[in-house]
Amino acid sequence: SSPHLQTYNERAKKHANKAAKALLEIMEEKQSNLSVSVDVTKSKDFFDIIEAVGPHVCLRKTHIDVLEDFDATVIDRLRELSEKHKFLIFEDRKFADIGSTVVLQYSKGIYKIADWAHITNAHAVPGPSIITGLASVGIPKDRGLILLAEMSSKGALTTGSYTEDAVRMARARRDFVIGFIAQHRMEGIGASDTDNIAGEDFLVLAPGVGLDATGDAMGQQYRTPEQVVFESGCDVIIVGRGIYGKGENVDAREVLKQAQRYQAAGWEAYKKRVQR
Ligand code: 5BU
Repeated sequence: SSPHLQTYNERAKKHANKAAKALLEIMEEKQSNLSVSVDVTKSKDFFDIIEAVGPHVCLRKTHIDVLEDFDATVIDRLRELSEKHKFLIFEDRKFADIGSTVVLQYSKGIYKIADWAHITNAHAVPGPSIITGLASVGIPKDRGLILLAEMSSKGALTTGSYTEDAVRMARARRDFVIGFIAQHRMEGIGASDTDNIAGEDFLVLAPGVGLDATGDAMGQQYRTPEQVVFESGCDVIIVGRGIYGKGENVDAREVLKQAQRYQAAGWEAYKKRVQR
């Protein structure tokens, strides 16, 4: 049956990519398809949020370049917390350049993303060479790549044939591309009769999730975990401000409460999906 009707556990057993397998196993074990997106500028707030939500998330998403007081100890601590609380690390880097440039951006510079991020993502716009470049760094480290097939923002150009082409690019590199940022399940999209899509299992990570708001003032659009996971068949809900609000002077108890609320909503929607 199609992957979105199988349990995360069943999918974990079959997945060939280690990062995808580990993520699916953690989701089942922690009963969480919640990824927190920690977009704050001070490392104290950053770690206060991560400590509070750690036990409740399968994945923690960063924009590491927004931290104003970044240094190498941030990565050490992030790694420790990822092992302590069992979550994977996703750097939402949205690579978008030619192969040889993304090799450098992924492995070098201040952040050395490939050293610590189990998962990162890329735009499909440069074509397959972006995957070739990132794979040359990521495959030896057992990393996984997510392609941006659909964005959550109003007026996004990631629709129709662009989305189909992104899925085709992923299909050609299933060893490294483990899924998509998208708003719907994607398996089989854009496939021709001759494509071998049996066994295709793309994880769909959906940003733009909120229980209390329908958007922000800058074009973000929110849907509920029920809509995203049950109706649209996505696998992971990505929640930022819905959990920590402004993200300043973090109230750990409130953050914990919201994380538990999103975890429960995401898991309930998943249970309903795989039981039907
Ligand atoms: P929010 O606070 O839940 O709105 O944060 C959403 C996060 O997901 C934020 O880090 C965005 O950069 C990220 N995001 C998104 O919102 N929509 C997209 O299509 C992609 C990423 Br790709």
